Amino acid sequence: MKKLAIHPPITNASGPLSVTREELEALGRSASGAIVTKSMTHCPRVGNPEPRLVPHLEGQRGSINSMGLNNLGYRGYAELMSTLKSFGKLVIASISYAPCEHKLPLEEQYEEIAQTMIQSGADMLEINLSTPNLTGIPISNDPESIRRVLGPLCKKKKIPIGVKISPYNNTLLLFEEVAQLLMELKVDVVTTMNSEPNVMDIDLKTRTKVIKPREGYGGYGGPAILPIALAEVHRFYKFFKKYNSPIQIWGCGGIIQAEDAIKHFLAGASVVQVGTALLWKGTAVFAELSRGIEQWLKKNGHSHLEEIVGTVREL
Ligand code: RRO
Repeated sequence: MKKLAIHPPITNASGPLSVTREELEALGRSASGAIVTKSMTHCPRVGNPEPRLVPHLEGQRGSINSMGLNNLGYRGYAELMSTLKSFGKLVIASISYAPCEHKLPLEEQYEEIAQTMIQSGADMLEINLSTPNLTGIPISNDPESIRRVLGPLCKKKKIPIGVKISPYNNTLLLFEEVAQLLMELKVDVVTTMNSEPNVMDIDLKTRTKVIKPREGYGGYGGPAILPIALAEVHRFYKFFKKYNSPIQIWGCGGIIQAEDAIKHFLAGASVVQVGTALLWKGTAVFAELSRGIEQWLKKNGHSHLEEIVGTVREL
């Protein structure tokens, strides 16, 4: 499979600002290297009750969300595909699972959505195995379910397949098992990480939880998760390097300014994604980060990003 070229090497993270036609077109007009849709499900979903997103937690600590997979449904995104492709950048279809009235099993939902996206012209699939806001454990924490979903998709792969996963910082044996499995299945990209799951914040004035769904528990994004994401990126980078695997790592988590992206590249990411920074700064964030990355590379004597990927030094 041809290696994906993303220029600049920055995209939006699938999320609250990649749901509607207007939001996706704004990404198309921006300097983002690709358009990544909100994770789409078999049936359209309104998502969880509000308030379900706090973009700015007190003290710039980040964002918390429990959107609950609000999305147009895969047919809605299939209809938008030709418009999105007209912006001349890669269109990445993020795909997720949620129970719906059709009662299709997990792997059949993924399969049907994936085939439709490929036929509609998507350039890549990002299989989201890690939504933190459904009940039960994320698929990426269960190797058997990972195989069930990815096995059929990878077997007849027509376009690159990425997987979006949860952090494994407290489950290192599971990490090894999953990394091995992703190599065996020959995915093309691992995007790590999804938001840090199951966190909570409290509004001191009202003494209430800051979001309503799932008793106030949601996914955490923003500056505080940068060290978690860097560790995830680096762990995968070292593992794949050890086995000579060509899987690319896309870093996601805690990137607000260019220096944060540079840290992701040093840890081993070859592309980065931004979620909370997009909520904070709007689509101008892509041009800002892209300029900042170029300037950092130049100032430090590099002509290509590849020169720094994975080059973090041990003490
Ligand atoms: O929609 C969501 O609540 C959501 C998803 Br699908 C995801 O993958 N990550 C996240 O933080 N929220």
